[in-house]
Amino acid sequence: MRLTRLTALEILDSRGVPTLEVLLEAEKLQARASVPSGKSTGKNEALELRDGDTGRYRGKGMQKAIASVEGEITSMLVGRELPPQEDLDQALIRLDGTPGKTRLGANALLGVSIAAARLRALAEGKTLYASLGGPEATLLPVPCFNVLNGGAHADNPLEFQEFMLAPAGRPSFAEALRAGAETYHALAGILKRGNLSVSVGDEGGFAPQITFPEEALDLIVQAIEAAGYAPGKDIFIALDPAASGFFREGLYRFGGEAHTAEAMTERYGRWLDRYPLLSIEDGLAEDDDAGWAHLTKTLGHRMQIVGDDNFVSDPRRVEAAIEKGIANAVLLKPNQIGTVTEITETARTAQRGGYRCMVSHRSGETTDDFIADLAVALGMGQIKSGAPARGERLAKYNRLLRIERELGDRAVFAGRAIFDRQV
Ligand code: 2PG
Ligand code: MG
Repeated sequence: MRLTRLTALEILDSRGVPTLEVLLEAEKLQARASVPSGKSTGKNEALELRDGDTGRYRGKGMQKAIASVEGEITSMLVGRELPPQEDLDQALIRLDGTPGKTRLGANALLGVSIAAARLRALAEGKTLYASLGGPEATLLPVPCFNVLNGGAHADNPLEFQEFMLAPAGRPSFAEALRAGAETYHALAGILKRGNLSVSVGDEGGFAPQITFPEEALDLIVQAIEAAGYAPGKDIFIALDPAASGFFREGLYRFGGEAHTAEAMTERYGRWLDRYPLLSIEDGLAEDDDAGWAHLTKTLGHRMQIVGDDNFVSDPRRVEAAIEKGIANAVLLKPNQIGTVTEITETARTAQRGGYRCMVSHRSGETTDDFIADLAVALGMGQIKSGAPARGERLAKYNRLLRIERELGDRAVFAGRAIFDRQV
């Protein structure tokens, strides 16, 4: 299949900020991909190339990334046959030639990489997850719904960024989505009755004026019960404090308190006794290696401990963390690293080390649903894509509904077991 055209467009994401959409065309087929954008980013993420021209979109324009796609990448690809994904991604990485993808931009590379994966699936007459993952790609992920937003994603006093419902005790993805949505609505009722706001944060979760994480946890447990589900049986809780955001001068600071890593670990331990907690991501700051090792040693046998800001989806960082006994799971965000091949390598590296993986959206999203197919293709069994509300969040969950339907009897929903599994 010969590639005939490659173009890029500056579109807006869910925050009204420019992002990149790529269109890759062959003789009779075409495929699009758009790229998400984070706000609470790890400092070692691959570069999201923006213009820096403050006269347009406050410096956030995509003209430079468009030039990468329509210039050098087009010259390399157009007129040639579509290469296998690994060859294409390696060629993109070589063309950029920098460790952090700072020359062409990881956003430019990822847009092309995903569009190429889609185009190949079309040419093969396969769904994207089957094209990427083969016939074994039948495991639907447990969805983690971020129903209370704080930190960098909301304008409330809550420093902890994400409080997620994980309906891991439900029998299918569709039933997990239903439980998430019903609980989300029950939570709205509880907030309203408590005179708390139901306005939402960047990921569609409510952002009430609360301060302490325990208040959020109590609200969530109440909401699960009010929706008619059993906390710790049907629905569990997953957290992303995004602790780099409230770590200053060696201490974790929120609600007027300041804590050491040991004190944070103790607090998380107390929560494990009181709440149906399954997973904590970025419970400590990205550079606090000693704290992470202590947290993992102390609580790693009781819960999933996920690295995001510290690993930035980089297989080399994951490898190093496995050596050091840091975390037992990895968050997978394709735009932190920049190509489909690399995110796959990160997942396989994690898996070899016995670490679990959760596929993730970004706080700035588009309606692109690539991560839904990716989650099934990688077979890692977990995804987070925000609240069960807002179009850009639902695009992924609704895509997973379709995949589950399409797989029929072959669809597997492993539920709770995923969080215990040594992969
Ligand atoms: C996170 C993400 C996604 P952001 O911290 O895990 O929820 O946020 O995209 O802002 O980095
Ligand atoms: Mg995170």
